[in-house]
Amino acid sequence: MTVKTVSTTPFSDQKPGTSGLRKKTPVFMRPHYLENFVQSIFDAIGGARGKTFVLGGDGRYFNDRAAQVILRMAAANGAARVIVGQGAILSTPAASHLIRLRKTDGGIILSASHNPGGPEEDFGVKFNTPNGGPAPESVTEAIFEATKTLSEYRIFEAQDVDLSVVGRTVLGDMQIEVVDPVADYAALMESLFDFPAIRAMFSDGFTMRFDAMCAVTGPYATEILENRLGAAKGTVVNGTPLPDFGGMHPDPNPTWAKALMDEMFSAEAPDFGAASDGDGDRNMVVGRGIYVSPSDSLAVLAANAHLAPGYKAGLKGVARSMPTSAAADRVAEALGVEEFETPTGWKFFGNLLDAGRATICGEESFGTGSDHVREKDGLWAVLLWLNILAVRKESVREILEAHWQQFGRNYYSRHDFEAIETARADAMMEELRGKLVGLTGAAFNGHLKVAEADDFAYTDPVDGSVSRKQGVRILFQDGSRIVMRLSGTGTEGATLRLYLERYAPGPEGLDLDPQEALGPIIAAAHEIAGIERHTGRREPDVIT
Ligand code: G16
Repeated sequence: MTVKTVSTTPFSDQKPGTSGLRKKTPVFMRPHYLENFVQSIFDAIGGARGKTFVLGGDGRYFNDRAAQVILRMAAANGAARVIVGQGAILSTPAASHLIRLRKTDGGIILSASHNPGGPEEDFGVKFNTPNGGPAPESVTEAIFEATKTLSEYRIFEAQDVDLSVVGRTVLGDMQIEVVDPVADYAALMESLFDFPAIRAMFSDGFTMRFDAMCAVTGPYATEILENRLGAAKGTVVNGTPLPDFGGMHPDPNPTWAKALMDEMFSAEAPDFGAASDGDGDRNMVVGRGIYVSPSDSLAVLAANAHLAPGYKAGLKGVARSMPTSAAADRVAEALGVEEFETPTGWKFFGNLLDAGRATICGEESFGTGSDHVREKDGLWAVLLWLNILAVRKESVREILEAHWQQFGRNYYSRHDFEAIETARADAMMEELRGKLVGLTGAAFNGHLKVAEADDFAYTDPVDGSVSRKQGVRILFQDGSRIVMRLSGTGTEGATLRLYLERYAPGPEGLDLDPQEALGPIIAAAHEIAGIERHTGRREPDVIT
């Protein structure tokens, strides 16, 4: 085995987005493309020499090949050890946990999250820092800078490493430890939640459906829900991870998890339904005949977390991304704890969690998590819901309706307009930004008066770093809100995300259909931004 130094030239498009570098799989499979990015990661963090990393991914097409390349590059760059999930599989939260548990120097996660997988679909590579969280902007910027000047990378010439069996092996001087991807994560969950209470609920006849969408969570959900908690066999469906996710779009929302939604709204609906995404960090929760929006889920979990053993001491604070509804703020206020509003991207929660200022975090994009890891965690959210259901002995609907009665309801929806020509999307956002100053005081639909409009900027309360241009906000005098930003995770053109919110204090008017409740705000958004004029689209592709 020899170390080979390969000459290369930079690729100009390796700027990490909201969560790592995501591209079409054929782009990643081009000669040198993956290698350049991986070498840039090592260079940007001061080299790999003597370091220990975690490696794994969501099993999508090219996951196995990419893992072998990364192992050979880590060895050639002098890494001391790589801990890799069996079959190169690790869910994103399980990888985050392993990085922390084993006190490593970080990890490389292979995933394009909720985007489809396959030879023509999406792939992604992300570096997580030693705290287990996605690299902050300072590190992703350094990686991007390194990609621009890269002239060579180092790689071992060697046979593939057998990752199919748990155990230890070596590659040159580097130790490789192949671990069971589920065991440590399942133990962590068992330490946080009241497994006996949940088990008792299942044995009393509680029914559930968990749709793993042929993605990485299948083995985790089967082990925890069916084997350890005694849920009926078959509770987990689509539980075998497949390289193309069985042709599914593993994005747990009402559009892409339609089979689950249909079942939950049918006469035979189980008590509880949930789904997770490609890499296991997102979740959708559904009660019998009632959908729980991610923003509401965050608020309910924050309000009830103390019912689970891992959170019985209460919360230190609650954090949400700016486009997420303010429902969680009301809970934080009632609990008398700090509330934080960060830009989109889980990486922004890292400092707050590390500093012990937030315990629970969440995003409208089906992400919820806590200080147990530094990623959002789909199965964690599902287990916290189960724990709450087991203790309160009420249905999802009863819990949600009681929550609205207590706190009022933040009607909320996100409209996505996908694969817009990038230049047109950019022009629309530029025009909108140019209008913001003049919007204050303007009225729409007769009664919606703009109180304030800005482009969200965030100053990290822990390290003082500033992130600008994080989304346009139009705030109305009645507390309603429009937010618009372009997605940072797409791989094709631009995706416009339009976030809509209206607050109803109750006790009346809490049971409207969200799209109806938000009708005037939707109309105002189209009028203000000229979405149809710029994009030719009136109707969104996905509504969540
Ligand atoms: C990633 C980030 C999330 C973010 C989401 C959507 O999730 O980790 O923080 O909310 O993307 O981002 P955007 O609106 O820019 O597309 P995931 O699950 O894709 O890793």
